Amino acid sequence: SGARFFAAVDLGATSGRVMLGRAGPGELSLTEVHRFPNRPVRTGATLHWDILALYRGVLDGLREAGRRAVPAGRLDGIGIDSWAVDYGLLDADGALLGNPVHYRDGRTEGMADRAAAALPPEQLYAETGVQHLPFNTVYQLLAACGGAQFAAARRLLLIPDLIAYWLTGRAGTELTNASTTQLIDPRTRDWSRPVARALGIDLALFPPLRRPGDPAGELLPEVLAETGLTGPVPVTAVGSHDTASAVAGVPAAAGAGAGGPDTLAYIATGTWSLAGLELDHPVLGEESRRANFTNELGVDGTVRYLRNIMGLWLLEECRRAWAAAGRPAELEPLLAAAAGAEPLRSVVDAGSAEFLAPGRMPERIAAACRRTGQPEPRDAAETVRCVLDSLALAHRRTLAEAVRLAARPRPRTVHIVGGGVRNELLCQLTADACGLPVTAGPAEAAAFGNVLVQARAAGAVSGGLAGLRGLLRTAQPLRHHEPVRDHGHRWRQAEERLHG
Ligand code: LFR
Repeated sequence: SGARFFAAVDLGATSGRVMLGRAGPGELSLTEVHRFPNRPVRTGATLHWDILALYRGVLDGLREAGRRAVPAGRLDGIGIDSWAVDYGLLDADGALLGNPVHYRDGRTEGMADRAAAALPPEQLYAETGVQHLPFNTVYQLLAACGGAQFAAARRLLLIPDLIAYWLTGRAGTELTNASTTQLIDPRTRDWSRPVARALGIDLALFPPLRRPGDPAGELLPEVLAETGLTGPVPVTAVGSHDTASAVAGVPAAAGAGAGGPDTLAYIATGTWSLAGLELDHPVLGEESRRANFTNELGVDGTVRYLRNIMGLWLLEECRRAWAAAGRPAELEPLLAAAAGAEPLRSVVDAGSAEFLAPGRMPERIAAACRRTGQPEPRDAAETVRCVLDSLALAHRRTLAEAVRLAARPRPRTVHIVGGGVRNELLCQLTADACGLPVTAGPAEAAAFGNVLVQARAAGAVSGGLAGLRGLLRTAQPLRHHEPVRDHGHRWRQAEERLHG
C-alpha cells in the first residue's frame, strides 16, 4: 500500500514516548516503540527537567522507530510535542544554559503581582486570553530575569522546539505552544507586542513562529549516525503543545468542532485534565477572565477554550506518598476499592492551585475536606474515591461553564482522551456528573494528532480536521459510557457544598 511511516515524539510530565505511525489514504495506525521515565530533579531549591535524559530517550526511540519502519531506517517524518509553558535558554554559541526549570517549581511565587503592577490583569487577558496559572511563561521570565543565566541568554526555545533544535540545528517557535506563553494575541495568532513591551520581555529571544504543518528542518548528520536512520528525514512542526495534538486527535463526529453546528467537548486527561470546547474564535470578555478560562491555539486555526484541572496528578501524588510510607499503592486494587467506596462522601476543588506543588498529597486532600466542613477520607480507598469524584465534579462544572461562556449548544457527547481513558471509573463518573454520554479514547490522542498533522504535511493523507478525525474513528476501539440519569441531583449537591 502507499502507507508511510512517521515518528511521533510525545513528552509527558511522567514519561516520554516515541510512537511509530503508519498513515496513508484511509489508513492510520500507531505502535508504541519506546517509553522512558521523566523524572524531575531538584538541586538546591530548584526543580528541573532532566532534559538530556529526555533527549536520550528521544534518540533511542527514533532508532527503534527506524528499525520497525519499512524499509528499515526510513522515516517520512518526525513530529515532537510536550507539555507547555517551559523553555530552555541558549547562549550566544547555541549552548543550553542550565536545565529547564519545572513549571511546578516555586520560583514564580509573587510574579503575578509583579506583572499586574506593570499591566492590569484585565488588559493582559483581553490581549492574550490566557488563564491565570502561577507558572505561565511570562511569570517564569519575570522570575528569571535579573539572574546571570538570563543575562547570558540569546535565545529561548520551548521544550519541543529545543528538542527539534538539537535534532536539526534549526530554531523556531511553534505557535500552539507559543500561545501558552501569554505573549500571543489569539485574534491575530501572532506575538502581542503591547504585552511584551509592558512586561519588559524581549521578543527577539524567540525564534520565528512556525505553524503546525510547517517544515522544521532535517535530521543533522550526527543524529542520523546516532539513530541509524537514512537521510533525509524531515522534522515537521505539529501541534507541539501536547494538548493541541491531543485535541487534534479527538475522534469527533463530523459536524462537531470549530465552526461546526455541534459543540465539540473534550477532556484531555493525564497528569492534568484539560476540559473545554473547540472553538473557531477566542472568548476574551471579563466574565471569561474571572472564570479563568484560557484560549489556547490549536491546529488549523482552532481555539481550545478550556480550564486546567489538577487531573490524575492528585492520584499519582497520593500513590507516591503511600509507596514511600511502605503502604499498598498499586493502581488496580486502589481503583477497585474506590469503586466500592461511598460516592461523593467528600469532594475537593480539583481546579485549585493549592494542589500544584508536589508532596504530602493525602494530608492536603484531608485538610481541604476539613476546611470545607466535610468528613476526611478514612483510608486509601476513600481518598482515591474523593479524588475521582472531585475530578468528575470539576469536569462537569468546567464544561458547563465553557458552554455557557462561549454561548454554544449543549454537546451531545463528551470525549475523554489521554491516559485517563484507561481509568474506567473516572470515565463513568464523568459521564454521570456531566449527565452526558462519554466517548473514551484514544489514550494516545496526542501521538495520533501529532502523526496526522505530519502525514498531511507530507501528502500521505489529506483533508481538514474533520477528515483527519474521520480516520481516527476507525483506527482505535472507543469505549462508550452512558450516564446514570437520575444522579444529577447528587452532583449538584456536591457542587453546592464546594462552590455555594
Ligand atoms: C498538559 C499540559 C497542559 C499545560 C501543562 C503545563 O500536559 O501541556 O496543557 O497547562 O501541561 O505545561
